Amino acid sequence: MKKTFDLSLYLVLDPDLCQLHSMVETARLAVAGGATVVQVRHKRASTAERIALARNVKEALRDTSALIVMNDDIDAAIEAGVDALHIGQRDMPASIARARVGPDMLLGLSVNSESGALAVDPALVDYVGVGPVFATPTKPDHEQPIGFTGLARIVAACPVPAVAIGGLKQQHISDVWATGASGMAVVSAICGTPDPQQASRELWKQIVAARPA
Ligand code: TZP
Ligand code: MG
Repeated sequence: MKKTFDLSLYLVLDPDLCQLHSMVETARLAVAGGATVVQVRHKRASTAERIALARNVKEALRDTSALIVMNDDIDAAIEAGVDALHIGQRDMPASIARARVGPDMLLGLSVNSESGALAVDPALVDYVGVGPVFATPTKPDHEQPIGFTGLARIVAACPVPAVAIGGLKQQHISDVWATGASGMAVVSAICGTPDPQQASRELWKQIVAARPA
């Protein structure tokens, strides 16, 4: 069975920004502070390294309800037994990913346009990541920023829940929820801070106040 999920505070781990704490420790601290999803995203690692990392994250989060997501790497997702796989538009068609991961793993897809959102098949894809809302140094090859207006348009066109990403900080929380998005995804707002638990707690407090009941 697919795991129930809450996209409210979605942490994407980044090996370059997790300096003071390891990626695993950052995940643990962030979830203790309120993060609901943790994505393992390590572009330079091998599949074997991603599997080991995901297993360690799973172990660190085993007593929590946090969703664990693998970015891009289907083999690592399956082998580590994570809750979800996240793919980009250029990685592979959602139909291929769904056929490989089977019916029980959640599938996330990055979307950057209204046409991309309209093309999402809810029978294959469980949620979308939409962005970048703002330009961000965390992903130098990002697509054209969409702003909150673009985000609202894409969220409205999308048949599945959407999590916003790209340059999002504490001060953007109410704008994100006003677009109808179901959550915000951050890298630097948590990984790049000296205290990921405190950073998550601050974000979480405002998210609870901003999101619809
Ligand atoms: N996809 C679109 S923007 C982005 C990803 C992975 C990076 C977002 O990082 P930050 O530090 O939260 O701006
Ligand atoms: Mg990708």
